[in-house]
Amino acid sequence: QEVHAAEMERTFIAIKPDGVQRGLIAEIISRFERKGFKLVAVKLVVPSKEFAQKHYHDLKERPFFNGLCDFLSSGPVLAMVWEGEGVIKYGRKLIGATDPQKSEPGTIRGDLAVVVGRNIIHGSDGLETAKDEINLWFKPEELVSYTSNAQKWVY
Ligand code: 3AN
Repeated sequence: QEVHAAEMERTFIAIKPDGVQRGLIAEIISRFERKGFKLVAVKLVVPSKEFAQKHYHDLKERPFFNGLCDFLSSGPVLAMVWEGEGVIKYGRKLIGATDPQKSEPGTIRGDLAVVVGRNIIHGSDGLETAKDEINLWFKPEELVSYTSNAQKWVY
């Protein structure tokens, strides 16, 4: 079965500064890779506070907004774009509930995090936010289009 990359769903996933500092990059990437999703962009960046405020603009009325933006801009973040059928919704499933006290074992937050303010990873929550976040974090030419051999066996 042929898979047309141009039609494939994409999501923005970021390993936050706590995940990077704790050495969880490989562990987290591995979970998305093993599932069968395809990495199409990746970079390590320290976002400015202004950039973090843009990323979290939906949350600007929340009491934790300022602390959240300080945290996201406090160190290196691994920004990624992952591609695959259902990757937005299933990516959220791999990540687990926002509050690691409520995320199931087997999920990234359930297995690897303890408190909501240090929940190690971000994933877009819908089609529109995925598009917006990919555009905010990446230039179009940073998204790599390629055929991986694995895709023939995943689909
Ligand atoms: P998710 O990251 O699961 O999509 P959102 O969009 O509700 O969850 O929240 C974005 C981020 O805001 C969370 N990843 C978390 O770091 C932070 N956050 C959410 N709720 C709280 C809270 N009550 N206290 C501190 N930080 C919070």
